[in-house]
Amino acid sequence: MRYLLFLSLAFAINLSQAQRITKPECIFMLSSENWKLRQENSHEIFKAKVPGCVQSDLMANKQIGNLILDTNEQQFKWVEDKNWVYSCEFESPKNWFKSEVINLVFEGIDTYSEIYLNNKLVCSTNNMFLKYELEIKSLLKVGKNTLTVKIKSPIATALPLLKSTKYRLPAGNDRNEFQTSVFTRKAPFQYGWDWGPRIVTMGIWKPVYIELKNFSQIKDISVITDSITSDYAIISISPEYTIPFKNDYFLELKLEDFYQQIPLNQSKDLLPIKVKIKNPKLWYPNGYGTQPIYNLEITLKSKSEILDKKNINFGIRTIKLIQEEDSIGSSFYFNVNGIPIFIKGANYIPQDNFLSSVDTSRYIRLIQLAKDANMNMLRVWGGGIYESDLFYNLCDKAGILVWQDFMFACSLYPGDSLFLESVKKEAEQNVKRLRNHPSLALWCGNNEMNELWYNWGYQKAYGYSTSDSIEIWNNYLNVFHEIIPNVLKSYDLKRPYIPSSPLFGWGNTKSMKYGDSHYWGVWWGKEPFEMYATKVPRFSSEYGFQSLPQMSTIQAMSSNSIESVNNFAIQNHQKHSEGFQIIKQYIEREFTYSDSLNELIYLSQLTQKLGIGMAIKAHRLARNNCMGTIYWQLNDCWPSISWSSTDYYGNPKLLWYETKNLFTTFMVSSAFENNKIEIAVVSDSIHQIKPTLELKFYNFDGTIIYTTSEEIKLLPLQSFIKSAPILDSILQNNDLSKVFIETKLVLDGRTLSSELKFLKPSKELRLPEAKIEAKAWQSNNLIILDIASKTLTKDIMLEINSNGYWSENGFTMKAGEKKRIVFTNYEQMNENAIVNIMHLSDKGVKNTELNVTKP
Ligand code: BMA
Repeated sequence: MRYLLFLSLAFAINLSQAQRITKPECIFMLSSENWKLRQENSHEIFKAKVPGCVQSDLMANKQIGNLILDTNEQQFKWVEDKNWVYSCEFESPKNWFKSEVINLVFEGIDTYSEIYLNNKLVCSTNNMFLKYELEIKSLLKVGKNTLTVKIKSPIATALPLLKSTKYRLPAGNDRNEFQTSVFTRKAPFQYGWDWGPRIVTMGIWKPVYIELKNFSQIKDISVITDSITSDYAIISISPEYTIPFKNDYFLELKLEDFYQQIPLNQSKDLLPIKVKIKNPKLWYPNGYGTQPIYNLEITLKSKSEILDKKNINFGIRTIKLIQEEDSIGSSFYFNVNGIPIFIKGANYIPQDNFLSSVDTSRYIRLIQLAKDANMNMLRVWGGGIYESDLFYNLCDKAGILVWQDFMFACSLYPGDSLFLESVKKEAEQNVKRLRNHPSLALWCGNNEMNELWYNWGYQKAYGYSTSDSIEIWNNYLNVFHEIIPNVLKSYDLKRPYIPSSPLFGWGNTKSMKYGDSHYWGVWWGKEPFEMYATKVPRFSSEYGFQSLPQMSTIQAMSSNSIESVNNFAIQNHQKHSEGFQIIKQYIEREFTYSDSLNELIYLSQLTQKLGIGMAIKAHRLARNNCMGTIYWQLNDCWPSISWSSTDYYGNPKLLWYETKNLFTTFMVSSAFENNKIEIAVVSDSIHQIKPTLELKFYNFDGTIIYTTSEEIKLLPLQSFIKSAPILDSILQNNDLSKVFIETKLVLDGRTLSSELKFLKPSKELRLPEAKIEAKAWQSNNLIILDIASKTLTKDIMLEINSNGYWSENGFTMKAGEKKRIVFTNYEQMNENAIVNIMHLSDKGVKNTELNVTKP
């Protein structure tokens, strides 16, 4: 239905008869028609949903079990090996035929299909990332029409390609005997990943509709900010259109108070039209300013007759990726409107294995979570999909820059002409679709393919001959150094492009000096979290640590109750072969390990928060040398044990609450090393401020051993370290397992940033027996929780058997402190809502269950 919003116009005329259709609508959705599905060569017919996929239709028709439960993904894997047939009937009224052009539009087909209209083949498809616009006027009948889409097994279709390739192409995440994924232009993660199931979907995954059009059309428009001065901005508008060879056509441009008519004489593209906008309202990333959106309206006319009309939203801003040689190696940072931006964000993966099931509210919720965590960038990672228009619109509004990978990840791909032709079309279509979004910051060719080639040992392991190696690498160069850059040269020249992320693999010392880096020494390399402080790259585009999601999400993994981590269903939702052991190893370094499921959720989330927090602090402190921190990964595609900071149902883990604190414009943090305290202060503001830096040294019983405060000068875009020498003697005279330090940055009575620092690992602290009092009650879709702590209570985690988020979570309370915390529910409140309060106490993890009082 959302397409109906775009209509407005299009009075179709028949060129020969010059007869006009009076009905202004030109798009007729076929998604709502009665679609049917059957397996090829079977007569059993099921009701189907379009957009959707075979697997979700079979689930809805109870032909297969719910694929996100237990090990069902394995049991029902056979679906991917079969061919399937979708069909629907629709009526086409007589007046449609007065239109000059009638298109059948598939916004996305997953993936290999044959499309038949009234039993005539219209088109074969082979790329999930392409939109297909099919001219069908000659095949369409007045009255009843039958549309049939035969979807072929992606595995069986690609198998001959694999078999005829003389060498094996690596696809380490493809969980199948024959790794066909690289031969098919389809979302790589569906074949299995180290955080997701193998569900190789098939179907019509995006809207399908009939579109009535005039021959004369505005095909596309690009709007670019050329330059900005203090008084005006120059905007370059390039329309692409088709008209017959006549002289009386013109374009009408409206943008704020700018209006222009431009005569067109040929069916050729115009040179860019330059528009000067006085006192432009500039678009800034989140945290640096507002996000004003301008609207450009272009109308194609002949005399006074409107033939086509398009509206484009855009923002005025310049963006550059600065990669310049310097004393360390070479820089990697984004400059927006002349400001060097420190990037704070996360890697984004598709929100669901059933892509069409992600509705508007889930998109809104997730982008809001990113904004609320003070992020200014998401990386749309190359193993997923080019996201929906809605995703980028929301990022435009929220000021979330988008680092956009092309969809190639952790594999090597073929280089035959059909494949390359398909890749080229995919790049052209998606570049043109996305280029007007002010949020779009960077195009990146692929994820970790360059690193794979040089560091992952495949050349030897797969026994490539010299000529194989040359051929494979040439295929790589062809796509990422020729085809994609050439597409960008034609359609999006101004936006930065890098061929691969990262520039160097983390085993190479150059990865800390040049370009962007995926530092996986922590987790994959099992190095301690402390390494984050020394391994600070120029721009950290990936690093991460796993944790378990909340209990209700874990229970959603199985049809039976999950009591322990040894349960087969939870084991199947941990896709990293050593995942649980690695989590355990890191927990043990800081806490006392427990394998009670409840405690493991808590301890793993605390450990993840601790580790990633240490990385963020180190990256921000190194501002100017390091200019970005994007952790792995923002979200999940199913209930999972993964590196995510928010789970499949949108529930933030403790890491999300931590990033919310650490991604603020100003940050204060203290470090304790070699018996010395150092305080780091960071500003991402373009303004100078003079805040007060407060420091308090506490005993666990609440007494303040030492306190100091001073006004400091914080220059714009600055980070520095202050040592606190006076503390040295105090440190020597106190039991470090019973004290902590509080640092605060305060401006005009407002706390800009604060931190509590303990001087020993949690397991070595001599915590008091915690005494907290809490009560919780429901008010509409909120839960209000009042909590008071008589003693120091360290690392409180609030968990609830509902989906939503807390105003605060993962905090420590000082003796005598009181708080009111609010939980916002995404949906209906659970009838029997119970709040689980977990924290550390003298004897380890303590757990209190609290009933929520009904209104
Ligand atoms: C990164 C990603 C993913 C992967 C993650 C965790 O390198 O690019 O391929 O899921 O590591 O292993």
